[in-house]
Amino acid sequence: MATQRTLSIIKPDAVAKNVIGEIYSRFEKAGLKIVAAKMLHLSREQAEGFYAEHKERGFFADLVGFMTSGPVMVQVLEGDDAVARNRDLMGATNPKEAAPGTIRADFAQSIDANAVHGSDSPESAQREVAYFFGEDEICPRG
Ligand code: RTP
Ligand code: MG
Repeated sequence: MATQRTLSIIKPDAVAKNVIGEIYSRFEKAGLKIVAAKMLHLSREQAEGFYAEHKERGFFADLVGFMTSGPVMVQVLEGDDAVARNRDLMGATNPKEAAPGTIRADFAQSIDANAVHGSDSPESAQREVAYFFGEDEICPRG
């Protein structure tokens, strides 16, 4: 499996709980390397653009409201099969359905405040990484 990149966001609930380091540790223990990172307080326009694929969904306004409610930590993860590996670490969207030991099972409260985002395919990853980072802001680490 070739090295892949994926976009990860630690959402406002997890930043507020002060568990950025604990979540980073899970990425590192799973063999994913952080090759770019920034803390941002998303504007409404940034959140709407990022989640544009969901704009017709009933939960869109709540999602945008939540994602702009406080700072987020945005990072690019690199490693073998990084997209699927990160989704496995995250667990199911609804923390009540997330497998024990996953990030959402351990740190999330609800389907809205669910601790982390991760790209859901290599195509989404490419778009999402480029949404937040220029190529000159990414430091491949081999
Ligand atoms: P994410 O994009 O944040 O990594 O989460 P995901 O792939 O697991 O879930 P997705 O279907 O892409 O939905 C994006 C976010 O919208 C919220 N959501 N609410 N009330 C609902 O039925 C509902 N469904 C989704 C969640 O916060 C989800 O993470
Ligand atoms: Mg998604």
